[in-house]
Amino acid sequence: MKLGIIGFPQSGKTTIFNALTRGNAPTTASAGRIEIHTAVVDVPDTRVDKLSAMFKPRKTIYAKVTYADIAGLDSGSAKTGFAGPLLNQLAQMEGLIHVVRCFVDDNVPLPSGSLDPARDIASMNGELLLNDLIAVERKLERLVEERKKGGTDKVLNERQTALFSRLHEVLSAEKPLRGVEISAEEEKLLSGFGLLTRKPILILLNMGEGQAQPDIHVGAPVIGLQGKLEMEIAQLPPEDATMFMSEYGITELSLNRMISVSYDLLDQQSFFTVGEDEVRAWTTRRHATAVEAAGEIHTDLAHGFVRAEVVAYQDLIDLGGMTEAKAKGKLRLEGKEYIVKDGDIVHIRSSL
Ligand SMILES: Nc1nc2c(ncn2[C@@H]2O[C@H](COP(=O)(O)OP(=O)(O)O)[C@@H](O)[C@H]2O)c(=O)[nH]1
Ligand SMILES: [Mg+2]
Repeated sequence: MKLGIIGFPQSGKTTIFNALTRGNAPTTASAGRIEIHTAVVDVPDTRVDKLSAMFKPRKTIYAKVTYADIAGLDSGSAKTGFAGPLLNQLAQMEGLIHVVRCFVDDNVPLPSGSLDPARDIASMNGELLLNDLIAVERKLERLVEERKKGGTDKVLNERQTALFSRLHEVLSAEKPLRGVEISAEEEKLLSGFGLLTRKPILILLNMGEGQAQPDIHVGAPVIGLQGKLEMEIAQLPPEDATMFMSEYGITELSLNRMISVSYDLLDQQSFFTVGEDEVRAWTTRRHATAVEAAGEIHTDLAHGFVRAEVVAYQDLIDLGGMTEAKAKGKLRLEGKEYIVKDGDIVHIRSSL
């Protein structure tokens, strides 16, 4: 799972990135510069902890999320389409987190002159939309060129023209592409084409200490957190962090909540593999089939897929072990088309 943290300069992107990754990337103004920090973090999951306690494996491996702090998206930067390196980074992300400045601090400049979270949300959506519109228009121009020159695949050109014209219509009406139904066939035509308004987006309101969450309703999930405070807590040694949190009456760090919201945003779920050697969490899309889940582990397991042995997490925990689960008939044999559920413990039998 890869999430890009975007936002206007001085909104607190790097601060939030540090909070999420327990990092200490420098929080300095980087207006106008493309600057990217990336970190891979473990997805905290008490189920993994419990499975690990049950199997006492040599290795315990949590699912991973990659966060990228992507600076360089200023207002007006989409005028001619985003710069290549910036677009390249954004295109690789599965989802976007838009950090919106809500905190008041006279020492931190406001690039747009005033504090206005709703305006910033609309303006960022405008940047993403304009970038897509420019990209789609360029593609349509190239398709016209190709047709003039001839010699290229006519059928392919027609199919692409139909698809990109459809996208163009949506973008011209100032609507993001998120809502557009794209068939699997069309999806192939779009691969390698980093359309940003197709990506799920989460609005993250970065609030000052003790500030109430502004009432903002947009067509996207919204969460609020106190970026700077969370960053400071995330950077403390665990014992100190617990003390600090109880002092401030914080029961759960927003970074944990963020991760579960990210799973929802990207429609992802976890399944587990267990054994003496390793207890491990994997990520797959919700409603993935058993063979798709096998592919997350290894392509060979998908190719040589014979059967999946599956037990639900709660059954395994309630019954106390694999042998007990088997005896009670809770260990099922499932085929390729089985729909994997969140928390399934899966063992793939493969012929390869
Ligand atoms: N008072 C206050 N300052 C913050 C908060 N979040 C970030 N800042 C400060 O705002 C400045 C810009 O933050 P930074 O994370 O570098 O923003 P970026 O440009 O979006 O990456 C830094 O000086 C931060 O310390 C906050 O919640 N409250
Ligand atoms: Mg920054």
